[in-house]
Formats: sequence, C-alpha cells, structure tokens
Amino acid sequence: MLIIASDEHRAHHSLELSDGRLMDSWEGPDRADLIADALRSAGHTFAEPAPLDLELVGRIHTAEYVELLATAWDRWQEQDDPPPAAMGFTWPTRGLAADRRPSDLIGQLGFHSFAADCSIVAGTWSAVQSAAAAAVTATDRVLDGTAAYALCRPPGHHATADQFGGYCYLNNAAVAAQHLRDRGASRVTVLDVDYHHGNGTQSIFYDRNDVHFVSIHADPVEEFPWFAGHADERGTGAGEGWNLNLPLPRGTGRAAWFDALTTAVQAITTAGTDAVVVSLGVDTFEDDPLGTFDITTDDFTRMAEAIGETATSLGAPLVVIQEGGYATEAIGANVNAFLTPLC
Ligand code: Q9C
Ligand code: ZN
Repeated sequence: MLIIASDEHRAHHSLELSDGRLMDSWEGPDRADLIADALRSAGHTFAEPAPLDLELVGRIHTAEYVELLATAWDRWQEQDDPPPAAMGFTWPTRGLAADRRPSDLIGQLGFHSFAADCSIVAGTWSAVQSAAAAAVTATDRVLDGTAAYALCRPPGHHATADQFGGYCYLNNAAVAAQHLRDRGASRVTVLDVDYHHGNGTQSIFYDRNDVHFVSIHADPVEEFPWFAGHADERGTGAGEGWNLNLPLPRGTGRAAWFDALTTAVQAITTAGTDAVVVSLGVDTFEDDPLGTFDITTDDFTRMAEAIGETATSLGAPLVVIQEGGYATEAIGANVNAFLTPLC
C-alpha cells in the first residue's frame, strides 16, 4: 500500500474545551506519528502529498471560510496578550441570525464553527492543507492503479462547507470525492465507518445525487455530533435517497456492527458506483477513549475485506482517508489491520 503522509501535521496541537475542561486535544500529533511508525514497520511505502489545489478546495468549501482558516491565527495574534488558541464561543443557534457574518474575528470564529472541541493554533492551517493534499494525492495514485491511503491529520468528516468542529477543518474525504467526480467518475460513494457521524460530509452532499453518502455510527441521540446522523435523514431535492445513516446504540458489539456493514454494502451495490472513498475512523475500537463500540484489531481486517470486495465487484477504485481514532496504543495496528487486505 502507498501511504501519502506529511510531517506538516506536527505543528497542529490544538486545545479543546472537552465537556467543560480546557485540555490538549484528544486529536494530537502522536496519532499520525504512531500510525506512520506502524505502517513503516509493516513495510508500506511512503510518499509526500503534492501541493494542494485551492481551486478544488473551493468547490467544497466557501471562499470566506477558507480565508478565515488561512488568516485566523495571524489575526488572533493582533490582540493584547492573545490566548493560546483561537476558537468560537458564540454560535448562531435557534432564533439567531445564521446568515449574518460578523466582521470581528471572535464573531467570525463562531459563525464558522459548531463545537468548542476544535481550535486554531499556529500550525493549524499548514497541517490542514497537508491533510487535504494527502487525500487528493492518494486519490490520484488510486486512479493510476496504485492502492493508496491518505494519512490525514487533522481529520475532516465533521467539517461542513463553512464550519469547523469535531477536530475537523477541511473535509478531506469530500475533497477527494469531488476530485474523483472532476476526474470522470459519474457517481462516487463515501462510506464513513468512523464511530461518529460524518455530519460535514453529509451536509456537503445532502442535495446532490452524484455522491452517495453512507455512514455507520453511534446514534446522535446519545453521542457527538448530536444534531445530525439520524436514520430519517435521507437527502433532499435531487439528493433525496442518496444519504444513508445507520445509527447504532452506544455499546454496540461486533455482530450488530457487521450487520450494519452488510446493509451498507448492499445499498452501495444496489445503487452502483464508479469510485469509493472510505472515511476510516478507528474510534470504533473496543478500547477507544472516545468510543463505546466493541471492534477488535482483527475486525478491522474483516471490515476492509468486505468493503474491498464490494468495490472490486463494482469495478470501482477505492481510496482510504484517515478520520478519527484515539486509542494511541493500538491506532497503528488498527489502521494496518484495515489496510492489509487492500494492498
Ligand atoms: N469528552 C472525530 O473522530 N467530542 N472527531 C469529544 C470528549 C468530540 C471526534 C468529547 C469528538 C470529535 C474525527
Ligand atoms: Zn470519530
């Protein structure tokens, strides 16, 4: 397997307001370094991403959002005694004007975010660009016929067209899916197996029938991102029927999880597709500090076998994009277990 990875992620060590406590984010630099170490030991080949095409990013994200991500840290430094991280504190929720973008930085950070678990620090923008670049380069290699994985950090599936949250800033999987469309795939499937619902990817493609979003995740009635991921969210307008959510209760075991995977691959097979993007979160792992599911390291291999067979039977190339996963002691083994049958 060709691993597309960059060291640019390291300077992104964000803070999160985690259920009321300000702390170093769960989504830290050790995650990507541990994945890279394990994949290098397992004998995979590595390559750097090509520079990011911001025109492609602009097909998924709004210009004013990208501008905020690119400039927020420098603007934050203009304050007297700048706090250690730039983040939103006031959001345009029920009854407030969600269509009025403030001119002030604090207001814009609220306008362009949806959760306080995610902040901007000095290295954020370069890390975020390197992650999206890895997704695009891995996609190009897959279209050349090489099995490839994008070691994206920070992850992307919670980021909407114009809001960061859930440790995500640019939606790497959505950018990869758009790139596949631009390179000739008529229909692209994004299969999201992260423990959390990929609300950003869902919202980006919700009214589109050219990208099929299929997600298995913890039920939002009892888990982040709380306000998206219900089974009755099926898409809108032309996109109606092109969004499939398979929410599962907290504490779901492997049998029920794999039943949901069977439902997901049947839906993908029935719909047909020209390319598959896998949003690979390994926070479904039994010992994940943020997850409650019961997936073992070996299960990640079974998961990839089923997904890989589905893509092969449809003649669809498949690219794997890293999302979450916080059990640092096992994160490398878990990702390697998933990639092994796809090599
Ligand atoms: N007490 C991804 O897996 N909430 N993001 C954490 C911890 C945010 C997860 C609360 C979880 C975001 C990409
Ligand atoms: Zn997750």
